[in-house]
Amino acid sequence: MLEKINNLLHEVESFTAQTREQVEEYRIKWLSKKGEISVLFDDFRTVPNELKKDLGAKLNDLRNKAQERINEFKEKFEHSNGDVKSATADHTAPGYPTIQLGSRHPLSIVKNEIIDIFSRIGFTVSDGREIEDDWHNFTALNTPENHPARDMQDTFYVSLDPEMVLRTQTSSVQVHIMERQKPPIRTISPGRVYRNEAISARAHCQFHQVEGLYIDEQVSFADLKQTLLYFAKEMFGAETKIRLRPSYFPFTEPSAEVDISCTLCGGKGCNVCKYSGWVEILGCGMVDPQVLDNCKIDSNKFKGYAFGMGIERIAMLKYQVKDLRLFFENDVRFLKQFTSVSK
Ligand code: 2U9
Repeated sequence: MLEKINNLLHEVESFTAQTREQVEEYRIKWLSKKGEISVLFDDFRTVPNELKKDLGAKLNDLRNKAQERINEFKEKFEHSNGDVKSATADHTAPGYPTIQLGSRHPLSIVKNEIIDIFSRIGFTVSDGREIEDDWHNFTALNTPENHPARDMQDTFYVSLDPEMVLRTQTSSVQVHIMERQKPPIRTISPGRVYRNEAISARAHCQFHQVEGLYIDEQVSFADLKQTLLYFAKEMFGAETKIRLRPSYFPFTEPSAEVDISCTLCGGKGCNVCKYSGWVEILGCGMVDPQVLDNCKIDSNKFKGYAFGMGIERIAMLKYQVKDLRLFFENDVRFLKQFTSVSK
């Protein structure tokens, strides 16, 4: 019996548990009614009287130590989340139950970065409604009924009401601003827009824009160019160049499309820039005086520049994403790749 007690004592003293289940397993093994220590107590009854004192003390000691050891580990697991490593008490570990941290959506990261860049040069951020009336989405922006530009952006109408649309551009937000605020106005409007387009790797029926507007007494095309060069360098790196190509938008005159030197090959030519060295990132122009007048801003006194970009397009370039649909599928395998980017 002495040998059995000593062997068990050794087992108790060297016992460690990795899980709650192991603690329970050993409690049953040693201390339950049919456990090894309880059995030894049963056997103790048959021990000769002269050995009882010594063996009894050893047996009691064994039972107390086993109970202490079990209690010690039970307590550890009570204050931990019960997994393997927490048995050795990492006090910096998150509480139980462990909550998995998510990550910001890449479109939010890029949107916040655009906001940061323009905030640093005095632009405010304006928000607006997604269901808009015809005036603010089209007519005030020099796109009256039957204007061919309305076909350029196939529109979702709300409840077959020809007056109400899901906004096709966030410049509608800026029409509201111009109607209620006197210049100088310097604001950007980030937000979701809708267009009735077939979904593909390069187009979606919903996407996100940032439109910018600056109106003051002396605003020139040179100001616009310098602002966009600043944006391109901040967003894509100090070595980035821009080039402007003439274009057409109903709300700006003159209008231009802006390319940046290819972020991948630096302008040498690759499959991202289709071997041209340049990739398009946004559209811009001087606000058409008619748009100012529509919003009761005196176009003889004030001038303005405006620009607009798709957030998905910027994010695709920045993160080398080849298919726009990935931004809308909420596949965690895609999204969790952005965990290390904090904005
Ligand atoms: C007001 C007047 C004019 C905003 C502008 C663009 C040019 C432009 C597109 C880029 C890609 C939209 O997401 S996209 O399809 N936008 O090219 N947007 S100028 O012009 C304004 C804004 C507000 C009052």
